[in-house]
Amino acid sequence: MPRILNVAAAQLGPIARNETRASAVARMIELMDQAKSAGADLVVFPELALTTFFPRWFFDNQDEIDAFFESDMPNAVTQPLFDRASELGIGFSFGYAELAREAGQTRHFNTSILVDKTGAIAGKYRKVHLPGHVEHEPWRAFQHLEKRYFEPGDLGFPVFDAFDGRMGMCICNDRRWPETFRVMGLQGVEMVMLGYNTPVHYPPAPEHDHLQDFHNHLVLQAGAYQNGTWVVGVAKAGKEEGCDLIGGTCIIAPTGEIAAQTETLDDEVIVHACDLDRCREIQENIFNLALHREPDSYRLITEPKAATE
Ligand code: CDV
Repeated sequence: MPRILNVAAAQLGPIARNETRASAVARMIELMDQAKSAGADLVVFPELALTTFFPRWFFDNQDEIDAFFESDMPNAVTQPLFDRASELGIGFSFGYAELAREAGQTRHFNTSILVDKTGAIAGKYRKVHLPGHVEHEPWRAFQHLEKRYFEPGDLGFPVFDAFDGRMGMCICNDRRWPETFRVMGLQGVEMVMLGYNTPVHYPPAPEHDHLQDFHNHLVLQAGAYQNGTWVVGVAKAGKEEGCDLIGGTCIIAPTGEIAAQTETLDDEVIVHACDLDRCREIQENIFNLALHREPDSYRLITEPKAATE
């Protein structure tokens, strides 16, 4: 019997700065209901799904920053999402800003979790590649202060045996790095779930603005094909607080083909029946890592951080 995982990608339209988390959760529950009606086993939501994309503003008051973070998961405001999911018997994944207290230290991560059909957290990932800058740069049309508000994830790129498959997560900018997908590919990943908030305008190189949708699909399709995995990429889309975010939410097959894609820049669900056994078409042939990889020639990848002379 093929292992078919019916997956929904639940794109969110813009979340205003004054929209409450309860309102965002209500929108997510509505999308979850639609996903379940369409037969989904698992629904994937975007990066930082509970609030507006707050790194676009400079704040120097830590309390103001921490107000966008969650100290517990689930918590009072997200519990209805967990409850609805276990009522429906559907799994889900979403991103949020995590405030962790570990070994007497307060830590800030850009996190996503995978929740199984019983409402239990089956996996956690903390974003490794944090884009943007640390200091206030007023010349930009808007800020991108992820490097100021978060620290790089400390969990690596784990995979989780869940939903009768091998599941992995990454977040937004991670998708642009081949290392992200390869590290999970080396663990036999069969589905990578990720959310993103990607502005159309990229202040350091605005000449690339017209390429944002192309680059999004380029890296998702390459990551899928080169590792023989399904990829579910989910946008927070539309004009959020004056900033245009790309859509292009999609489900990519292990061949790199786009199997399903959203049509709007608003709340929208797409569903696809993903045959996890199709990963073998790639993983046992053209990208049979055990047979064809030549790691001795790749040593340089993990040693220097940047190009050397
Ligand atoms: N949220 C993100 O990680 N956004 C980045 C942009 C701004 C470079 C991205 O890679 O889409």
